[in-house]
Amino acid sequence: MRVINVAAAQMGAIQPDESREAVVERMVKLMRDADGADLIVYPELTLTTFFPRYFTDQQAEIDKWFETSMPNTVTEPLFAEARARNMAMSFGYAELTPEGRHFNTAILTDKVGNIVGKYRKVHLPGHAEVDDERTHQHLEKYYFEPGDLGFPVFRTMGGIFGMAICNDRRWPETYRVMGLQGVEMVLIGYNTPSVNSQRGAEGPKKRLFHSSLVVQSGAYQNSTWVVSVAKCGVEDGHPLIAGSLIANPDGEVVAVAVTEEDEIVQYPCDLDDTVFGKQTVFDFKRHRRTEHYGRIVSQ
Ligand code: CDT
Repeated sequence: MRVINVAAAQMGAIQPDESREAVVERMVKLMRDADGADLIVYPELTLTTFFPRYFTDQQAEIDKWFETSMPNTVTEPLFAEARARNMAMSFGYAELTPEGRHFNTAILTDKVGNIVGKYRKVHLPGHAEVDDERTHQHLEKYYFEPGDLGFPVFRTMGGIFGMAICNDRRWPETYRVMGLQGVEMVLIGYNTPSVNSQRGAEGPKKRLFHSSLVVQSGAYQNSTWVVSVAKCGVEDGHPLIAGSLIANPDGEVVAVAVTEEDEIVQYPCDLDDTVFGKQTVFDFKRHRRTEHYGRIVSQ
């Protein structure tokens, strides 16, 4: 058995004027609630409101949402708490590099607070210019560059871990690229509006269904654990779905959030449960027929 006790740390709404310090306090409280966890996983862009819903062309205004280093003064208490609790963690934030590049990023630390993995969101949804036809803006293509690190996996805590961010979870390629590297647990944070800005009838029920559907499929089809963590609730009048969950390598939901607030969803995940699927129906080396898959990368 290789059990990783995982806490999916769902976060309720973060309002635009909520300070990073206040958010970190909430994250630390969740860490305390997740007593005994080996790994705690927070959502996409954990430290701020989901700012891609706003437009500004003022670079200084844009950059105030971004972190230029990690850890930094504001997040150091979080790293200290994690170290004290011997807890690994993963969270998302907006990254501004020394070269002035902007990414939607997630990191993974080991249990002593060292950053052992970094991922930059590849599938950026939404649009690059203000679109008044929509009920709300989703300007990720304006604020971020597509990630440049691919879908790496990281060997830590006796297992193989990968990360993805929000819209990435809807793409089978995301999981498969990590599956081909033997991934045993995929950590995903998200901010998903409860309504489709271009399709009024698509409300929270369908959006929650799609969110679970893709995560459960990704888990099953790659025989991996998936930890899927929401930032949810109503931010500045904009509702985001909750539904944080942990899916096992059979694609079954083993734990799920019941609120739209800060909440811990915890489960002891045995990484050895990934072995059977990887050696049988999803033994990629034996069963894949790559000669027929060319279109996936050529179109
Ligand atoms: N944050 C993020 O990627 N959200 C998207 C919303 C898609 S609508 C533009 C998601 O896939 O949940």
